[in-house]
Formats: sequence, C-alpha cells, structure tokens
Amino acid sequence: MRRPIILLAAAMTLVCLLAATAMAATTLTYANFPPATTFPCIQMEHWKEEVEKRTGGALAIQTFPGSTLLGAKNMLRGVQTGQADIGCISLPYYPGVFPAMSVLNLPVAFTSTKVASLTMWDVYQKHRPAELGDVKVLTLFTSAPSNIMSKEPVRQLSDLKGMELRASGSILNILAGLGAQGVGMPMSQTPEALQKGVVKGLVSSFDVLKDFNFAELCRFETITNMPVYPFAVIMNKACWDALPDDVKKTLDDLGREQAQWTGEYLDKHINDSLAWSKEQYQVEVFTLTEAEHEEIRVKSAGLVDEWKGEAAKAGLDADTILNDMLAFKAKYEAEFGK
Ligand code: DTR
Repeated sequence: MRRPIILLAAAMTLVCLLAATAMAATTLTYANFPPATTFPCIQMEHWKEEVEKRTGGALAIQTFPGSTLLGAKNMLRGVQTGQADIGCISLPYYPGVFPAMSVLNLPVAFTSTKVASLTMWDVYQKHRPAELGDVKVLTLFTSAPSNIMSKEPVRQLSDLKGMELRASGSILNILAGLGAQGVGMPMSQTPEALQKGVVKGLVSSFDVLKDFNFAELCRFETITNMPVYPFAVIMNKACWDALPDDVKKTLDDLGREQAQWTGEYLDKHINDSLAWSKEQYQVEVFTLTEAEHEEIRVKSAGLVDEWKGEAAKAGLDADTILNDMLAFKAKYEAEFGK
C-alpha cells in the first residue's frame, strides 16, 4: 500500500523539478540597429525562433530592432559591456577595428549573398582573428552586392561626377575614385539624409528599395556590383561563458546554418524588392557597359593593396587571409553557382 504513495511522491517531485527548470529559462536581449522589416532583423527573428525551439524553451530571446536598445555605432561597445547580451554589427561602420574580417568588404566581385556569407563564415573559422576575440561570434553574413539608388539618373559613370551618395566602408573610396562624393553614415540615418536632401542617393543592396521604401525617393537604379557589407552577430563573452554546455552546442551548431539561411533569404529578397519597386514606382534600372565595369575594377584595384597594408600593420598574414577568402569564394561558386 505504501509503495504507490512513495512512487507518486517521487513522480510529483520530478514534475516539480522539471517545471522549475523550465520556468528558470534564461532570457537574453538581442539588439539590432535597422527597422524590423529589414534583412538584419528578419534573420534575427528567424534565429530567435530556431534557438527557442531547439533549446526547448531553455533559452528565450527578447529582440530589440530599430535601435531601441543600441544604435549602429554603439552596438559593439554595448555588447562588450553587457548593455545588450547579443547585438548585430555592420563591420564597415567601425573603420580600422576589424582589419582581418574587412577583407569581405573588398572589391572581389561577389555576385551572391549566400556565397559571400558562407565565405565569411569560413574565413572566420579558419583565422579566428583577435579583433573579435573579446566577444562570442554567433553567426556572420553579408549584404548583397551593392548598387546605386538615386534621385537623379546615373546612366553612365560620368553622371556620378560630384553626386553626393551615402555609403560606408570601402565603397566610399570607390566612389571617390569615380568622382562622386561619398557621404559616410550608417543605414539607420539614411532615410533622414535622403528626405532632407543631404544626399542624392545611396550605395547598398536593393533590399532597401522596398524595406525602407527608398524606391519612392530613388527612382533610378544603376547596377554596379560593388562590394558586399559584412555583418557579425556577437554575444557578450561573460554571458556566453555562463550558458550551459548543451545550449552552447545548440548555438554553435546554428552559426553556419544561419549564415546560409540569411544569404538565401537576401538573394531571393533583392529580386522581390526590385520587382516590387518597378511595379509600385516604375523605377528605371540602368546597366553599365563592360568597359565601365572594367573602369570600376581598375579604379578599385588599389583598395586591395591598401587593405593588405592595413592588415599587415595589424600583424596579420594578409596574403593568406585574402587567398583563403578567394579560395572559399571559388569553392562556393562552384557548388552553388554565381
Ligand atoms: N550595412 C549595409 C548593408 C545593408 C544592406 N541592407 C541593409 C538593411 C539594413 C541595414 C543595413 C543594410 C549598409 O549600410 O548599406
């Protein structure tokens, strides 16, 4: 008669313990700078869902899009100091801070976000540069190749003369070489700069035509295939160290998969965005001649040497990093196409 009671008591204790563990789920904050509709935030929500599902609810993620917790420029410091547990940074917004990983921002003619994002992941895994050593890298991805979106038509490169265009990172140098006036600022400040007429357009990937409704103001699009912008999703180191091993493994297993998911999402989304812009605002799309593409290549070539110089100054083996990146790029292009 006593045995079933003891068993019942033991079972109830177990249920209570399990419930307590489930209730003691850790909630982490995840900050992002652009609005919720943009691809860095779409990937954030996808990651959150996957993490919550795969950890069986042991880890909950509270997301803060649109600079509601940290903005584009204080994101890195904010994660390092624990103002947010997780944050998404665009590396070109921090000149000189990421000498190794800024290799992804060079003009090496990436044509697919999936290829660029997986390449970035592999470069990081192989070199584990010290510049990201004081945070935990959760995933990495890039934007799609950059093009010009402007209020006035850029039918040919010579139309760029003196035109103020918002950009960041290596694209500012490329624009300078082409006679345009690059104005550096994070994407989150661009809507206001366009509204106020501080700039006549921007250089980024076409997703923003729809996601920021830039197509309304920038009715002219010129395909230039300029560099991609690399991004990193980083976690505060102490926060990472405090996580249980099984949760760490779940997050580690998700890193590369998330890079690929984001690349695939964006490759599809830029096509949707351009089609939407044509339909909604009848935007005009210009292509350049082969000779003009060659001119961009020639005028950007110095950037690779400049990057090598900076990387060497930072004590890095620049040639190996660059060659590895080109080899990973070629491998993924062979696997997935350009
Ligand atoms: N870091 C980028 C690239 C970018 C492309 N699409 C978006 C959307 C939201 C933020 C950034 C981006 C840039 O600044 O252009």
